[in-house]
Amino acid sequence: MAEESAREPLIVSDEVREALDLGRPVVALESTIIAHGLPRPRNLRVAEELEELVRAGGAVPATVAVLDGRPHVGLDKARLARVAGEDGLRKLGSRDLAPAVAAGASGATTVSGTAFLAERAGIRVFATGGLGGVHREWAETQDESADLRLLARTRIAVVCAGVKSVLDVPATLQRLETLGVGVLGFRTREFPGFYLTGSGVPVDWTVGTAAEVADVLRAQDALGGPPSALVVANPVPVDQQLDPALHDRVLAGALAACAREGVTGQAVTPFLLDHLFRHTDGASLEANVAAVRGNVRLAAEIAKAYAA
Ligand code: PSU
Ligand code: MN
Repeated sequence: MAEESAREPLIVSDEVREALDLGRPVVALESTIIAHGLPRPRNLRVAEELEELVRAGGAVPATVAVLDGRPHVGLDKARLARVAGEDGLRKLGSRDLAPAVAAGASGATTVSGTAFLAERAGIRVFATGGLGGVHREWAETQDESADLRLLARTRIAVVCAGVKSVLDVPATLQRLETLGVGVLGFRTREFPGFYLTGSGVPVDWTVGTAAEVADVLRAQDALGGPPSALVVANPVPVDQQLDPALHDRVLAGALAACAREGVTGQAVTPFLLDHLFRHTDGASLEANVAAVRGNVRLAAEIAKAYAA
């Protein structure tokens, strides 16, 4: 196993390989949202739907995960089902990839793990739900997602609905600025609030079409210099957002429960998401899925415009 991995560190599915070789549009999809961000069995249905949305948009989906120590870019149906249904899958950020490969372990990749592997495969566009970011209690815990630093040195466009409101949104945007990661509001002057259409925090650049995003990617390519990501911040439609009053109330409870139960590290995000799900009667899940669907559709359009 270890020898095999050393020979072929990245397993790119035939379909994804062919699309990349022909310069056709490909959209990378992360798997942590499937394995750890959405409840079973809905998670598998969503994972399959997201792949279908990418196809309907004229691009090839490339869901990323590590299975038995092999990093995969592009999963067949059986592997996607493993990611959604297998117990004990790890959550793999970029720093976890090498230990997982060496140990022959299986895990879902976060934004940082996915962006790392997708870029190595040659994929330019990636869709997710929300980025990791700076946590609210950063001053005590120093908890800032590795997503931000990885994006600071990875040439990929990440379409997201902002960051979860469980995080410190202004601090996260500040870190992105410090790290030199570009942020485009898609048809919005405000950074989206993930479950909510807006967060109240302004963004410096707004674009109105996928073609304009593709122009920015080409300009990045032409300017050269050290690679960095482009965050395309795409709000959930206002009629599909979580009720803002319910959101604020339940969020306060989730943060208090997290502190009370002493949850830390990688467990924080899944804990808060689960709390929100249970205390909104599943409405947070619907807003979450609506946001991801919109991101995946937009990512397919951007990948197409970029490939054209
Ligand atoms: N935001 C969500 N759902 C998620 C995540 C973020 O709405 O499942 C996942 C993403 O994979 C993201 C990761 O990359 O959480 C960040 O985790 P951490 O804070 O441990 O870096
Ligand atoms: Mn963290």
